[in-house]
Amino acid sequence: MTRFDPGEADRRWQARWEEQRVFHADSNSAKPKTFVLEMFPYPSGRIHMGHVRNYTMGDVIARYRRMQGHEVLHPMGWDAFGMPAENAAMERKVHPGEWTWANIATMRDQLKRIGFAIDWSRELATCDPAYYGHEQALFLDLFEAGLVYRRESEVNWDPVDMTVLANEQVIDGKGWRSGAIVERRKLNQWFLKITDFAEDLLEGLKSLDQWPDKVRLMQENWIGKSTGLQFRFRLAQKAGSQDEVEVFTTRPDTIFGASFVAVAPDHPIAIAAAQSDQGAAAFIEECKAGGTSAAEIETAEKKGYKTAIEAVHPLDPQWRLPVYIANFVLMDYGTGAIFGVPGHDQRDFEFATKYKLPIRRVVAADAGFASDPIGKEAEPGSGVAVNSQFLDGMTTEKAAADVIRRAEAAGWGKGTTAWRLRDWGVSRQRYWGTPIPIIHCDGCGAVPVPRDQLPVTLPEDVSFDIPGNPLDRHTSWKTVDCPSCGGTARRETDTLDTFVDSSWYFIRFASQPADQPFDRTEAEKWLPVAQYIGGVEHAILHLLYARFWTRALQRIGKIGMAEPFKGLFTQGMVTHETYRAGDGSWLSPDEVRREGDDWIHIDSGQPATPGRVEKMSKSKRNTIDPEPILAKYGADAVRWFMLSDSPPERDLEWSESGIEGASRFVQRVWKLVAAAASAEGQDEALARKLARAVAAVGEAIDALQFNKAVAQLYELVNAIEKAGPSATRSEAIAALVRLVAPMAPHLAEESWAALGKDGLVADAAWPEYDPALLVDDQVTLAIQVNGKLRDTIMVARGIPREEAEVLALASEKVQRQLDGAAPRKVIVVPDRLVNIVA
Ligand code: ANZ
Ligand code: ZN
Repeated sequence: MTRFDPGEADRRWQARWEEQRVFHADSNSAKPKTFVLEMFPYPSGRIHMGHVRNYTMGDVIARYRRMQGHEVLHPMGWDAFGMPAENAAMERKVHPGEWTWANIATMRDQLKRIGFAIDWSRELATCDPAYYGHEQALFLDLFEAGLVYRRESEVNWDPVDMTVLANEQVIDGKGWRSGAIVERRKLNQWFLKITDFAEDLLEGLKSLDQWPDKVRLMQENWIGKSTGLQFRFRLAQKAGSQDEVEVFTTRPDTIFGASFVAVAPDHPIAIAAAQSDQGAAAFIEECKAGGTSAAEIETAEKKGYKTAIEAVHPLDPQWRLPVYIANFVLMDYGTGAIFGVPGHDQRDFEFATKYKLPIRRVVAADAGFASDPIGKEAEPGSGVAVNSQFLDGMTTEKAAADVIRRAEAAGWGKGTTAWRLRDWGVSRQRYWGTPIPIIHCDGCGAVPVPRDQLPVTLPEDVSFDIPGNPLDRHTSWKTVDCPSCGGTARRETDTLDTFVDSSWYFIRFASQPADQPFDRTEAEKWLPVAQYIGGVEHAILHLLYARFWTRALQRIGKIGMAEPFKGLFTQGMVTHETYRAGDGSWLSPDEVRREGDDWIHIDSGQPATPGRVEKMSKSKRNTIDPEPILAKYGADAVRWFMLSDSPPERDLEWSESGIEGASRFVQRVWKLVAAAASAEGQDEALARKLARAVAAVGEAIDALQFNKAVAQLYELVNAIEKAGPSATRSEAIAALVRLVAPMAPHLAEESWAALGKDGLVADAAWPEYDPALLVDDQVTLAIQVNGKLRDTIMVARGIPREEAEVLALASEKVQRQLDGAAPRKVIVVPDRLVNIVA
């Protein structure tokens, strides 16, 4: 009997699927529609294992839903604008477009080799004018709806290269190429009014019950709704023309614990102080150094400058507080000014310690602790107010409400809400992005490019020999007639943040007419995306921007929904052991060889040191290129392994033994099929096992527990292998082929044909089962980890020990307990329990 030859079979079936347009998504189909989407890749060069894992998961769902009778949209495209293409241009002297399109060609071929059920007719690339032209039209729609505006905002400025840097080009506060200390500079930039939707974006999270809780929480924190009090301190001395400073606090209950007032370096009071105070001016200058990213500002040392101004406490006119300029106060949050309570806020505590300001307790667990000093750090929690006059004894909540009530009654403040969410700055001073379709005219201001002149395409003849944005120096591209007055005007040379490109690509996938961004009726047939899958690194920005963009389109009547992604799944990473040579440099897995318990660096013959298991990355050199693995084992083994070894939300450690095991499984299925012979008679026990497997595999895929589906299939194959010839056995083999089809589609097609079935297994119906067969013959196995009950599973009475062990190890709860560690021992008490010793 012949072995299954994946190399030849894979290509044959892939060609067949493509010829017959099997995965073409028909928007006019009467079937129920399902849109399955994985986050589209950045065309960095080659497909990596993370892509393979991500797209395999989506593919299983897409194929499974098709077999259930759905019309499935499962598209693929390229998030093709961005910095790496410009870096390649600078380093290798190739045009960013040439580099990007070459990468797309390579990666498309690689993806096709894996046999994904993709409707390639809908492929798109964001760097294609046929895509970004529509994006420009949408930008102008939002502009006309008042959701786009321009204002001054800070950028990272490299004073040596004389160029704006992206956040990722600022390393430890220095320019990545020049090494110069980065400065903050103000430039006019374009913003999208995402803050208009803050409340709605927050509220909408509640409806997303098919999203991971952690992602919803991250979005909630990012939006950051804070309720509190905004109030004014009278100034004892005027600062310029100002005699008040307005602050925002979430803790009005701590108002008697105030030790100082602080304003942001760019606050009008700071600027006024600098007029007459050299020290203040110098301090403000100093604050301008360093990057603009939140992380840079958070981690910088807290510093301040004491001005000559004093603020008067609103509840005690005798009480004066010094006014500082402080680097940790942000101009664009709240009011850009605070009052500091060192006893109950850690930043204020550090600040007060440094500048020897009083640290008072105004909150305690109860009144009995009122005179306890504050220890080594601030106590930010709640309790009851102490040392706070009329507030004493009130809970934190009551005291806060009381202060707000008094402030409102006396007119010195009012209860308000502050949001951490900022408007979205979309201007990038870079070439490789969507040109912002605006023309600047000295007479008319910012004028939209007329619709019939879209797309505004990027000029091809650009050079990256000197730093900066080539669009800025491209005079012939830049100079245009003003669409409004006809006078000489300039094109906007900023391009859009690439997050704009990915904020609506899913709509374009659903509907792609040539003459408009999408057709509403068609798009709504597919949207929202039933299942979106991607990395947790996109949990905040990408998903928030896409949610915003959908809402913005809803507001202007272009689409009838607010939430683009109904289901969201964030998959774990693919990891591998790391290795180092004697000199500490990283070695790749194919530069080392195992000898017993030791590792040897093949070239030098010297010992190598294995290190931690980490996410595959170029910098640690622990990547495994999927291509040779695909060539050696075939697509199905790779897909099978990607699904089998870990729960999908957890990391998957790449191992040679894992892929070999997957490859053996493929051959086992093929062997069953190839040796299948027709026979008579029923096999009651096998029929029950089959029914159980059909039910369980479906449930597992529905719940995105692919490793459980795989474990069930192992069990089913064992059962079929052991069963004698019968009609039931033939039926079981035919069902098995359909059950493995979403995971191992090439093997399944080959098997389906070998069994003499008509048509493609991709088009076959998902097997059904008789629920009556599930009732009997089941036992509950207790699953313990180190003797503690962690899970229970229903299994067939009398299942072999090895199968019980496999099923127990597939339990998500067990995996969580093991946390990546291999079990030391597994004890099975048949039909009763499995105890895993970790
Ligand atoms: C007094 C106070 C006492 C504060 C206390 C906290 C604890 P969230 O929850 O993030 O909204 N703050 C206000 N505006 C600021 C700005 N522009 N830059 C830096 N810090 C600012 O934080 C609100 C708190 O952060 C406010 O409440 C204020 O400090 C500070 F025991 O006021 B608090
Ligand atoms: Zn004009």
